[in-house]
Amino acid sequence: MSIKKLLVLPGDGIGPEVMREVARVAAWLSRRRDITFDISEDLVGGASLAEYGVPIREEVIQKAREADAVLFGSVGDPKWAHVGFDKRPEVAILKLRQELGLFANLRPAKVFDALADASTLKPEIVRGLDIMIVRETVGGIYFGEPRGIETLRDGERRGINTEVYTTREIERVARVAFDLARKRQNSVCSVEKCNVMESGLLWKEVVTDLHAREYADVTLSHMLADNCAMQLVRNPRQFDVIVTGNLFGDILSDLASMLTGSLGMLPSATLGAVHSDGRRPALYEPIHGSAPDIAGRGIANPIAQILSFGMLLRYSFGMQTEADMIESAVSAVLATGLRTADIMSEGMARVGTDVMGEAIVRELDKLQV
Ligand code: NAD
Ligand code: IPM
Ligand code: K
Ligand code: MN
Repeated sequence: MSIKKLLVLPGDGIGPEVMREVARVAAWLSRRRDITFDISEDLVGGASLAEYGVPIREEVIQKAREADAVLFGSVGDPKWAHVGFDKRPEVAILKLRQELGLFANLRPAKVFDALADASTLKPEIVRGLDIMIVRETVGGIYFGEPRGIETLRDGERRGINTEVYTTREIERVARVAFDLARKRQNSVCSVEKCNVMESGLLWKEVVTDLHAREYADVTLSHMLADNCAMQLVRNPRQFDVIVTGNLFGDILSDLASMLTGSLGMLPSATLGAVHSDGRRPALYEPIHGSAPDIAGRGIANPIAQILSFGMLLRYSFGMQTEADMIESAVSAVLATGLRTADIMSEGMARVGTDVMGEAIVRELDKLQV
């Protein structure tokens, strides 16, 4: 039996609400499968600001480094809108990505059969959709220097952010995308705006060179980011793997989530480089945020958080069977017609966060042979 060290960071808003449903799933796995989780939990985001005056403590970053994997919820709370930039709740996730070198954020947009008609797009456009967005997460305009707000001599102010990508940063994330494509439909679409940005031009060059050198067997295409947003709505099934920078990846993945029915459905894995001892830092989280507009009402969809835990089992713990079971259980529950408010449609049964979590565990029970 293996014991895995798991750091759980629920965060703010609906973060703790949906994390409670993961706890149910983890408890079920410990009971029924040969797995023991050594779970440690801590505060991040607004919850940490309230308790410790910082969005994340150094101690928590150290715990994240030592864990076999990190399961993250969501951070952000309008209550802290007035604090300085370095003290916002969101710093927690940005810092974890940076400090652990988590550069490749895998955001799979997959349509469950039962939800083909939950999308705001026509079912025939999204049915069977399975795309993987690989978003770079430690570079680009999120972290480029110079940055800040300056006051000019005449009193006018200006806000500055800088898009920067180095060849090494581009190459390592492209490598992740090509490797993933080889296990999927063998096709990568690289997305930038090389028509207006030098960083985009370099991005395209580096991806093209790497492809020619090492991945000529994979089909590679290039697309401008604005066109990509349009193509994702026009004909999303043309894509297999999309690889793109930090900001475009953030926006395109929220867009892609609606193809699957809801932002509450999309999980993610953020991976770092494999260390010399074979360990690979990794953090798992839904792509959605703390959803202050619905927090505290017990109606959030826990599926993105539960599927993120499934990705954790698959990518960090090598538990393919258990990861498959979680996906099957989610699929089965959706087939029975249970729906949280965000994926509700006519004729279906509307349930809250906890009933959805319980139903997923019940389906796991049925799958267990
Ligand atoms: P959001 O993702 O929190 O919510 C956007 C919309 O989607 C809201 O209407 C919300 O109710 C809905 N939604 C999101 N998750 C849902 C779920 N599981 N079930 C049902 N509905 C769901 O984005 P926002 O409102 O722009 O941001 C709120 C806060 O979250 C901000 O502080 C933002 O910075 C933060 N945020 C954090 C993360 C993260 O922790 N990685 C990600 C995105 C946003
Ligand atoms: C995400 C979020 C974060 C991002 C914010 C909260 C810093 O939107 O994880 O998608 O922009 O990366
Ligand atoms: K999140
Ligand atoms: Mn986002």
